[in-house]
Amino acid sequence: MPTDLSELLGRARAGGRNRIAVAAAGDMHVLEAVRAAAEAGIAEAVLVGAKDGILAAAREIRMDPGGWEIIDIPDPAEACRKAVALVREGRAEILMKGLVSTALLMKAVLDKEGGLRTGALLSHAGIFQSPHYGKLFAVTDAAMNVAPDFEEKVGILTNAVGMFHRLGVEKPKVAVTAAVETVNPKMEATVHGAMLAQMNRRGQIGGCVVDGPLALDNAVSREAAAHKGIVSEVAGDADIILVPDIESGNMLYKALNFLGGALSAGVILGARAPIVLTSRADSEASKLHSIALAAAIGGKP
Ligand code: COD
Repeated sequence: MPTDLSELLGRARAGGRNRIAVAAAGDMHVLEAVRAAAEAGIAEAVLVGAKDGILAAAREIRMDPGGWEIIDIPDPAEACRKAVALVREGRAEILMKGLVSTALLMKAVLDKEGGLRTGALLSHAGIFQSPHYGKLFAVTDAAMNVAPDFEEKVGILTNAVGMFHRLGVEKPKVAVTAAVETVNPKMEATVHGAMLAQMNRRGQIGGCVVDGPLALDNAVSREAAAHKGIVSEVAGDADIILVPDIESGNMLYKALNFLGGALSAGVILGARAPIVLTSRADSEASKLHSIALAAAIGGKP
């Protein structure tokens, strides 16, 4: 497992050059990210969208569009379908969102005929490098599944564990978080945590060690766990923090980035190819690391 997000660049490079299909690429932040990825030697991009918008955005960032393949499709929904089709046809290994809503891109991804479904749940995972934690860790799902039910949490967990396997961690430690570390039937997240942990103990969920429910402090701090008398392989040393829902996850994600001095990378898992959804608020480094993460885990077969 890399210990630093910048190591993802090396992993991505070692896997060979990847092609990114960018849906609605007329956005200077997205173009900056794909240019950085190309300069770092990890990916090239096919830019799908309104050609005049793409050229205008390229001019804004002084990017020479000469070396890039541009597919001129002004309608955003159609551009999403085309970018998805490029991945389906094997002409790109990563899908990336440009200047289009997540919902519109996901509609194309989830399309029963032309989309990128695999039968697995699609979920988001973010990887963080925090100055207060000794290793990279993931938060999931902070961006896709709004209020996951129990089965969906199994899917979210399975996707994140698969990502860690691809990053070289054989048995990642999963903390299923809630507000408290004891089961309270009135708090669904605590019940889900106990159920997931028991399924793991009984071998129904493999390839990882799961404990739950754990409050966030018990998940990431050995002292906090010891204080509560929690004896657990996961407590204080979690690789994956499974959050109760999109609200708690998104707030944890943003608290880490904006208040906690963390760096992050994020990707959607569970589709035929990794999907990069960067937002304007993401730093340049975070966008590049997200592309690197996608290339390192999924990218080229
Ligand atoms: N994985 C696999 N299939 C799915 C998933 C999923 N996560 N979600 C929906 N589907 C399938 C359904 O089974 C169904 O067949 C079809 O897709 C449509 O399902 P709906 O109608 O429930 O899906 P939508 O279009 O209403 O919602 C999908 C979104 C991804 C748009 C939705 O989950 C969403 O809005 N998520 C939050 C995105 C967001 O705003 N993130 C903010 C931070 S970036």
